[in-house]
Amino acid sequence: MAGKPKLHYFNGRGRMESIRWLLASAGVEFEEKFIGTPEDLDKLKNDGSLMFQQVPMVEIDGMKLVQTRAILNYIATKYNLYGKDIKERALIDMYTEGMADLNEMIMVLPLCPPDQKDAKITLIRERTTDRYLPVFEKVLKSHGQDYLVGNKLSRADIHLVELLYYVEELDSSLLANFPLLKVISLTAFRREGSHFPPEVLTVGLRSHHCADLLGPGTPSRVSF
Ligand SMILES: N[C@@H](CCC(=O)N[C@@H](CS)C(=O)NCC(=O)O)C(=O)O
Repeated sequence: MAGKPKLHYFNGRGRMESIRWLLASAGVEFEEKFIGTPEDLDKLKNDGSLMFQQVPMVEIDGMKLVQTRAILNYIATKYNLYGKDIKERALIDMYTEGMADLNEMIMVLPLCPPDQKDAKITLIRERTTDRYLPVFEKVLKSHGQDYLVGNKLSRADIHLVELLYYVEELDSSLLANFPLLKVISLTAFRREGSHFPPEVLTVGLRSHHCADLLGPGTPSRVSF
C-alpha cells in the first residue's frame, strides 16, 4: 500500500492550504514536512526535489509534484473530484480559476505595503461582492442543487468553502447578500466551534449538514 502523501511547505496556509483541503475532503491522510528555516528550503533545492526551486511540493505515488495547480489537478482527478466529462471539467475549471483569483488577492494581502493595504482591502471587498460571489450564488440558485457542478461533490465545492472561510475572516458582512453561500460557509457552526482547535473543527464539519464536503479520513492538519 502506498504511503501517505508528504507535503513540503511552510507552517502556514499559503499555497499549500487548498491542497490540504482537497486531500482532507477526499479522506486522505497526509504528513507534513514543514520548512522552518532557509536551510530547510536550500536542502530541498539542492537535493533536486524542487523542479522550479519552489514549494509547495507533494510526494505522492512515487512522484515529487510541484506547481500548486498541477498538484490540485492530480489529486482532484485521482479522487474523482473533477467532474464526469470534459464539459463538467471545463465548468469546474472556470469556477476554480475565478476562486483562485480572489484567493490569491486575499493570500497576498499580508505582504502588501502598509500604505497600500486599505486600497487593496477595498478592492477585495468590491471584487468579492460584485464579481466573484454573485457567480456562485447564481449557479446554486439556478439549479437548486447542493453542489456547483453535476449535483455531485467536486473540487469546485471544496475550493469554494475554503474561499468563503477567508472571506468571512476578512469581513463576514461580505456574505450578507449571498444566502446560499452563507449556508455553505457554515457560519453558524464556525461561530459555535470557534474555540475548538483546527483538527476538531474539521472533524466537527463532518457531522454538519454539509458533512460530505469532508470525507471520512482525518487530516493531519487543516488550519482555518
Ligand atoms: N507557481 C508556483 C509558485 C510557487 C511559489 O511562488 N512558491 C514560493 C512559496 S509560496 C517559493 O517557493 N518561494 C521560494 C523561491 O522562489 O525561492 C506554484 O503555484 O506552486
